[in-house]
Amino acid sequence: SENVGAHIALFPCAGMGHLLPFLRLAAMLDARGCAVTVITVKPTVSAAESDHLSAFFTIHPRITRLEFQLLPYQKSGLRNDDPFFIQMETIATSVHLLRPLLSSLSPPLSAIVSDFTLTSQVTDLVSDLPISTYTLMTSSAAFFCLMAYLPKLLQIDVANRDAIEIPDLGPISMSSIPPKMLDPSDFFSAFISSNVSSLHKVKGVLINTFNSFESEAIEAVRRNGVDHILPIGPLESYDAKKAHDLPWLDEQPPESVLFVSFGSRTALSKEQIRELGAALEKSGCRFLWVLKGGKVDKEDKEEVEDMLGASFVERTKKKGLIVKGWVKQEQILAHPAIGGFVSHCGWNSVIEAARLGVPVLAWPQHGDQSVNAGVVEKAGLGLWVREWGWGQTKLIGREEIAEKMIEVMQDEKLRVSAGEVRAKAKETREVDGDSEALLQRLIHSFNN
Ligand code: BUP
Repeated sequence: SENVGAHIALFPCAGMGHLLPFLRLAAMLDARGCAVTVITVKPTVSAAESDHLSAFFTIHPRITRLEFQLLPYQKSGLRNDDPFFIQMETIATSVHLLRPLLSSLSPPLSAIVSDFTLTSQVTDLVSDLPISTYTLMTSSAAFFCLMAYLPKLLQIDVANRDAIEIPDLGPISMSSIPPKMLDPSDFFSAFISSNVSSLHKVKGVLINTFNSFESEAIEAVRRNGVDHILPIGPLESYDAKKAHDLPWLDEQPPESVLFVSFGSRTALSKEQIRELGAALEKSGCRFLWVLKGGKVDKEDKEEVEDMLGASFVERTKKKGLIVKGWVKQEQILAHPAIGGFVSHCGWNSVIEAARLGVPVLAWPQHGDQSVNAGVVEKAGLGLWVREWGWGQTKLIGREEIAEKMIEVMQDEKLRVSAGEVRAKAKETREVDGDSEALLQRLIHSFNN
């Protein structure tokens, strides 16, 4: 491809859900002729992050890695007890260390694209340099709209409300708003507010979604004051050609396997794990289950047998495969044997299911996931049982879960509409598609 000459630095934040979209964008910019540098921090929280970074730079030798050492964490006045959020706070307080490193890059940088959570720090960092700043939003347009509305939301009394009305977006039920967001002394809330107030300083807000998937929410973001939103998704896989490593999957009939995963940083309670296991057995579905026992992978050492019992594993051996540790989720979702996806609705998982047309049973656990589940339902990509609420607040029984699992695997209408979502996702990435055309324009503007 034509080399347009611009040098772009990408600056991801903590956790796989934030890292992967940046690596995907990096590979896409590289393939479209940009010079790319990815800023990485030392140390990372999870082993998954450091493993993926090493593998990524090995297969993308043209992309430069700019590594910098973080300062030790300093406790602030904000409530923060999540290892990934602590890392976000640490990165934010270490950003100034980047200044000399950025100036030494050659050719000089045209632009820096940082994670939304770093917007205010990064715009300050380069405010006197001829470098344009962009933000990459790793969540849905719907959740972004809610975040952009937060300063107003914090001013109204929400105590007795069932829902709030965001202009042009429609009602969002209070039960979908993560409680931490409404507490200004919590890191989550404070960080959103401070970064939202810096959004006007960036040249554009890139977001991993696409017009036909979230048309109303994208429009609502524009009308609520962020008119420089740039939907350039779905971002593509950077190692699509790699195999999925699971020969078991190749032996299963088409669309027969339910894939179950709650993302890289959610462990269900021990009781809920047992109910989920019993539900899988009861449903009679074939399944591939990625099981997690702890938030951070380095500390998640328990074996499958210890978590579910050896007899469960033995009984379900013919029907299902339970995996501990990292799997290649995109390759799995792309496999013809997969017929449904029980998902926590982390945004990357949602957008991957959309790109690959896999029907979703949405079971949000925290953060943006309930709002994302609403997107899944509205777009015709899946089912969402609102009554299940947030994960961990109540135990959902095996019968209920099994019933919904069967429904998501057997609902023909859903399968058709999920296929339509896939077709639209493919279209938007073609040469004249909305997202691809926008990305091309963006690459040209990096030079100006
Ligand atoms: Br677990 C797991 N393999 O085994 P989300 C995840 N992934 O490829 P999260 C794998 O990690 P946040 C695994 O495909 C997706 O791209 C998955 O991001 C991949 O959820 C990503 O779905 C996970 O956004 O992050 O990890 O909870 O909380 O930031 O949304």
